[in-house]
Amino acid sequence: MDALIVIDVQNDFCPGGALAVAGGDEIVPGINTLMAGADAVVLTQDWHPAGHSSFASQHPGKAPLELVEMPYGPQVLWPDHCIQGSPGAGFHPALEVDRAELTIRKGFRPAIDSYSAFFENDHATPTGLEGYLRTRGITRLVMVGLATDFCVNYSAVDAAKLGFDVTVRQDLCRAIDLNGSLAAAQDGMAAAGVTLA
Ligand code: VGL
Ligand code: ZN
Repeated sequence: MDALIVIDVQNDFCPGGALAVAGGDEIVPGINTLMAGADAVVLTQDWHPAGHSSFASQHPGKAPLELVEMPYGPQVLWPDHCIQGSPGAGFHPALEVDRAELTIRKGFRPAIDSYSAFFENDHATPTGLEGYLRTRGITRLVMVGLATDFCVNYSAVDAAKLGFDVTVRQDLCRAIDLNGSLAAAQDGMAAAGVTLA
């Protein structure tokens, strides 16, 4: 069975949002079409408490998009975004969320960021999505959403490492592309065995 994994199609990642990804809203109609034909649909939702450690506002002297060293490794600092319960954390209003059977929220622990739908950025703390997919008998995943080079990339690589057959539909993703991060993500996904469609 196949599942469509829709990554972080949230207001803060769309034009006008706190961490807007260029063209982020353009992918919504195509995602709705794919959802209508999918065996299973899972959404992910970036879901940070106020004052999350990935926010530049919590690091005196640091600006958004600067890098810091966290106990779990390097971390890009972001503008405050996707704060739990805020309008920016909501899904894009045109996304047909009622078609989804599960929403995985991530990034809710104050001290650690979570790009991947499977593991937090320590690459060890699970979100529970692997167990959900396996117990439903799902082996093939199609991934779409935001942003190609961060949350889609981390999710796709983790899924491939876990043994899922993963395809990323790049036409239904948009990237932040910070210092070559999109090309690096494409290389990393391909090396992990992800199909880039
Ligand atoms: C994301 C940066 C910070 C993403 C989430 O969804 O790609 N990027 N939080
Ligand atoms: Zn985030």
